[in-house]
Amino acid sequence: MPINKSFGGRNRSVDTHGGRLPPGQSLTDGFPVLTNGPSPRPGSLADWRLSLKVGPRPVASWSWSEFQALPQTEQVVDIHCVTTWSKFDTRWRGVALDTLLAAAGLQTPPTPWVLVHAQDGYSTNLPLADLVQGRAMIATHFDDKPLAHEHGGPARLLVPHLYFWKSAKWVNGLQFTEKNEAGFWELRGYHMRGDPFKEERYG
Ligand SMILES: Nc1nc2c(c(=O)[nH]1)N[C@H]1C(S)=C(S)[C@@H](COP(=O)(O)O)O[C@H]1N2
Ligand SMILES: [Mo]
Repeated sequence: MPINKSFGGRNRSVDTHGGRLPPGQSLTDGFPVLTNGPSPRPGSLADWRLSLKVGPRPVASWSWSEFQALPQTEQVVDIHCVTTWSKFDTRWRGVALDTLLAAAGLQTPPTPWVLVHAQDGYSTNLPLADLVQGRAMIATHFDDKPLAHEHGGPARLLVPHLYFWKSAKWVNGLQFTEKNEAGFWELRGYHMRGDPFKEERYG
């Protein structure tokens, strides 16, 4: 090793893994569970539903079997939680947002903003641009196994290039909004976008 990276002080000792680890983050091999409040009671897949709205207007919805019939995609990605843990090479399977929007006949986006809703009352807001072009999916599998309930199973949003609070667990609704409406953590001071490489932790 040509350079002793810890020589210049404690901040220099951080290994960024060639720029792959965002600033202020540390790698974990585990998979921490972070839920604000109690998890929703696990329900039957027969009762599961994902709805898509434009403002208050319902435009599409899928039962579990309808959702399972949509083309699936797989992604191996790094994830980054604002509480400073990052995890490399996580493997997910599910339905790309592009696929979902096309299935809903929404090739032309009705608005540039999406508010994502979950069964536990959680919500989070994203620019549509962060959800399309292969950047996000509704994930149903982790490491080839059905997604564990504590991690948002049967289905969660996965937006790996933003802090993990944007990846809503137990997702049940996507709502196009006219304005960029703050979700649960965004209302409590978290950043409206949340890019880990820009350290967009707080708004
Ligand atoms: N529905 C719901 N989704 C949620 C949360 C939540 O409390 N409820 N917490 C968020 C936060 S802050 C993080 S860091 C990740 C944690 O996901 P994990 O428990 O699978 O690690 O889920 C996000 N999605
Ligand atoms: Mo988080």
